[in-house]
Amino acid sequence: MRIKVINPNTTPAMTDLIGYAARAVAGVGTEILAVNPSMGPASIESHYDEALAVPGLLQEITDGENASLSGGVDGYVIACFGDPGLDAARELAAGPVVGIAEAAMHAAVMLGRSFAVVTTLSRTIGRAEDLVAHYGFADRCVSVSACDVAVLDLDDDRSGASLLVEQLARTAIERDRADSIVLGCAGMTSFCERLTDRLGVPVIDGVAAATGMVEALVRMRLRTSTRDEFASPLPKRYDGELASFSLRA
Ligand code: 5HY
Repeated sequence: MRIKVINPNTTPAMTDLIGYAARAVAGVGTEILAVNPSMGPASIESHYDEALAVPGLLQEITDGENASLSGGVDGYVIACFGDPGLDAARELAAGPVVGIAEAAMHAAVMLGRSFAVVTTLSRTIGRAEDLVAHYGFADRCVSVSACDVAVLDLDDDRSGASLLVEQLARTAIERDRADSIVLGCAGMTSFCERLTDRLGVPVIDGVAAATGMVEALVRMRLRTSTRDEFASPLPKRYDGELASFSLRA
């Protein structure tokens, strides 16, 4: 099978990190295509960034669907913790689409009664809390905290991000009684193993969780229901800069 893992920001170094994490858990025979759009924000840290990351993300889905000649794509991972454009992507893609926040939270509730999320900038806490509620885990998520390190500084040792995330996670475990920790950014994948060893509770990287879940759905021959809401978008003319997104019958 072939899984397209889309980093919705335009930073190739982060896409490489994400691809490495997905390949580390992918099963035998699963090919991982790790990509990022050529248009959009270098990182996603606000509602504005998230909104403007979606066209590039959807273009990657459309390219995947049009790649039928080259064997096509069986499933997709949206590798950004805001799960941007997830519903729209499900309308476009034939195969299953899973967001890393959705996957990490679903994994967390299978590993304990409670979980906590540690994210990047404090301004992204609201979005994480919205997703917790949207996925139905408001009574299982005991806290969402932020290390206040920018997305593109996470893998810079001078930022001290890994230690900051560890300290916030330890507080969530000891004070809030979190049974597991959900990493609130695709750029935190490289922290997962070390934090798991140091914290002694499950630390969940959404890129790995989503890759595993897409693989399982494809193996079960399951795909998004096209009964109504997630049927293909209606044919429509788009104007201006988005004319190329027009949909024909
Ligand atoms: C992410 N931003 O996973 C989110 C994390 C965040 O560019 N990739 C990004 O801070 O919301």
